[in-house]
This record gives sequence, structure tokens and C-alpha cells, in this order.
Amino acid sequence: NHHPSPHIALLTGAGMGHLTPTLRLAAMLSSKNCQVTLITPQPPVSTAESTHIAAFLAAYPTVNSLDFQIVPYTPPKPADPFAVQFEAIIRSVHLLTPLLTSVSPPLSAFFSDITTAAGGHQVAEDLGLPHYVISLSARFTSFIAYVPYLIGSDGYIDPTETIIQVPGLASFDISTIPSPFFLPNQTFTKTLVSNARALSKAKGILLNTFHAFEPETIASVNDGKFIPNFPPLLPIGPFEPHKLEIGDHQPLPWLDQQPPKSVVYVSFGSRTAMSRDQIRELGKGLEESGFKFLWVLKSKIVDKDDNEGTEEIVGDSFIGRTKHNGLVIKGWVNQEKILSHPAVGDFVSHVGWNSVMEAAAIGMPMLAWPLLGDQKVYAGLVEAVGLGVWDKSWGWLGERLVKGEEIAKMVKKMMCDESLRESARILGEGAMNATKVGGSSYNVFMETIQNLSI
Ligand code: BUP
Repeated sequence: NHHPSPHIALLTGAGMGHLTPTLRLAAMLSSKNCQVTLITPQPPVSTAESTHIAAFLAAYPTVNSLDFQIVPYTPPKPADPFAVQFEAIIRSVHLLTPLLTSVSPPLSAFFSDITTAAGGHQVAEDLGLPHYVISLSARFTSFIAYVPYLIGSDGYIDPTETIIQVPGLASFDISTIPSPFFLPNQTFTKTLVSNARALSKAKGILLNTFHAFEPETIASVNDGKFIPNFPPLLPIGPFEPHKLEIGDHQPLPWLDQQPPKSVVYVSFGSRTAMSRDQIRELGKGLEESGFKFLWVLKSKIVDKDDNEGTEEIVGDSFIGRTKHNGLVIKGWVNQEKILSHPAVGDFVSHVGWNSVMEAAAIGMPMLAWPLLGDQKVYAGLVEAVGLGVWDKSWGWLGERLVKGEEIAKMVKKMMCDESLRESARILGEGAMNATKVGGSSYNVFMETIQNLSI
């Protein structure tokens, strides 16, 4: 009954929000004695990606790496650099297949991130391998799979609809889905639709979620109430943090000096470009709330362009006034370390899915302020499951200027909400139970590996 361990190739997507889960999964597979080949499309878009890939390979020497030189793609109209990269990777996969035919030992399966799933499907088919997609939430992944059915032949969904019905899923309020999802002539939407088709043809969909976070969606899709013959959703999260020591350590000694649960941690992910006016109001709000804060600032979409100092962005006087109460920093921090620090009491977040799972894993309450894409759907999930609060009237980050008073009010409300703290704590326990030996996520993960060994 002894099977050789499987050899799995993983193709990453682009942007930290998509690189992170692939790296974590690579580490998880490697810790279960799988052979892992990590395929890294070169050159990546951001410095954070290059730094993380290099550090990851140094920390996990048993993981093989394969640099995959992609052909640059120029979209007909200017587009988000990360979306352009997804398309460039997919268009380049014919160059990847020959690199993989002779790897030793032979591959057992091909995994690819949701953003490059169409390319992953192609490679797996050419090599005769099962294809697994690595994705985020059960709810939004299922939604993506349904987009080709929604946009129809003219490419649009009916603009007069307010609710989108998807078989087997709780309905979606149309205001939570950004318009690029339905604009068939955009690079982003074309890529999305081809990835969506690849999802339906995959052998399985590995999700960084856990049963207790999305019980209805997971059960419904896996019971066949969604698209006929849709592959199984395989919830195996929250993904284990990897052991990379990257980032500015400045916040940690500062946090060590703060009382338990006294600090609001504020970060809107790696792709925020917040307007100066909104930055000023956010600063006002944090100051007015009276709570301590650790604020990680980003002022450009791609980190390479971000070279102004914090003082230039928030102003010297703000830094001066708040120096005993807050720390404003720029650059990459180790978010997992910050979230698990006892001084941190709440997390003001753009609710990127990795951040949601990191907060869920330790039961940290969140104030959701979605920025783009899938994040309003996540804000809804976070609220429904009792992990956080969401004021829908704030809209998308950047849609309207949310005033300092509004922010101060929400921060105060959240920091004082004991029942939210308790429901978040219970969810954190659920996350821990899912990933420990014998838990739901653990079992699905082990079964998946076993199936690949046969
Ligand atoms: Br910023 C930042 N340190 O300074 P999301 C992020 N992270 O560790 P995003 C840090 O990057 P998308 C920092 O913990 C998470 O694992 C964070 O992913 C980590 O948001 C990841 O939260 C960021 O999904 O991606 O980057 O905006 O837009 O694709 O959701």
C-alpha cells in the first residue's frame, strides 16, 4: 500500500494576492513529502513578487523552480498591469509545455492559480495531466465559473437587473459586482471568461477557505446544485502561513509597547492607490477615534512607482500630532506577524481574500472597506459570518470621499463591540479545527494528495 509521492507543478498568477496562496500551497505540499516544481512567470510585475519568490526558494530548498520567460502582451487599450500579466502568461503557455515534458520524476498533476487557469488547463491537457485550480473563496470562485452563462451572446447582463441569480448559490446584489466583469471587450473580462471555462473542466478546485466559513456554498456546489458536472470544491484553508521573514520589522517593537488589543491595524493590501484627500480623511478618522493605530500606507498601484516618504503623503503635522498614538509606515510589513500580535485589536482592511483568511485564522475582527473586484462579495461574507462589519454606504474605496468623522465613528464602534470580538474568536476556533489533524480542511487536503499518488 505504499505509493510514490506525487510530483506537482504549480503555475502562479500575478500580484501578491495571487502569488501568496500558490507559495503557501507549495510549502504545504512540500511538507507532506510531495515533489514540487514552482513555475514563476518572468519578469513579475512588482518588486514584492520578485522578493517573495527569491526568499521562498531560499527557505524551501527542496522546491524546484522553473523560470518561465513570458512574451510581453500589449493590450489594445491601457489596462490594469496585473490583468495584462494574467493574459501574457496564458498566451505564453505553449512555451511552457516543452519545458515540462522531460522533468524528472514525471509530473502527476498540474496546478494553476485561478487568474491563469486557462493556461494551466492547456498545459495539463497537452501533457495528459489532471488540472487543479487554486482559488480563493467558494462563493466568488463559483460566481466566476458562472460568468460565461451570465454574459450571453451580446456579452452583457441586463443592466436593469438588480439581483443576479446563480443556480445553487445565494443571489448576488448587482452592486457588489464591478462592471469589468461584464464588459466583453476588455482584456480583463476576456481573460476571466477563458479562466471560467477552464474552471468547469478542472479535476478539482482547491480553495483557501474552510467549511465553517462558507458551509452553504460548498455543500450546494458539491451536491450538484450548481453547473452540471462541475468539479468538486476542495476547501483546504486557511492556508498555513509560510516561514518567510520579509518586511519592515519596525512595527513589532512598537507593538510590543502597546497594551493588549489596543491598536487598530490599517492596511488596504498591495494594490491600493488611495487619493490624497481620502488619505487625509482616514488620518483624521484614526486620530479622532482616540485609538492607537498602525497604518501601512500605499500610494501607488505598483510598488516600484511608490517612492514618496510618509511625511510627504500624510503631512509632517499629522505625524507630529499622532506620534504617541500611531505609527505610519510605508513598504512591506509582515502582516501575519502583525495580526497575531496581542496588541492588535482590529483590522481595517480592503478585504482581499488572503487578508480575510489571515484574520479568520486568528479570529481578528475586521472593518471591511472593499477596494475593487471580488472584495464587496468578501465584505458581505465577512459580515454574514460574524468576522467583521461593513458600511455599504462607503461604497468602493475611492468612490466617494468618506469623511474623517464617519471613519472615527466606525472604528470606535468596532473597537468596543464585544459581541463581534466573540463571534470572530469563535470563527478563529473553527479555522483552527478545520486545519488540525482530522479537521475538514486537513482531510480534504490529504485525500487530494492521495488521489494524485494513485
Ligand atoms: Br500590503 C501587504 N504585507 O505589507 P490580499 C500585504 N501582505 O504581508 P491584495 C503583507 O499580502 P488582491 C504587506 O498578508 C496577504 O497575504 C497579506 O493579499 C500580504 O490583498 C497578501 O489581502 C495580500 O488578498 O491582493 O494584495 O490587494 O487585490 O489580489 O486581493
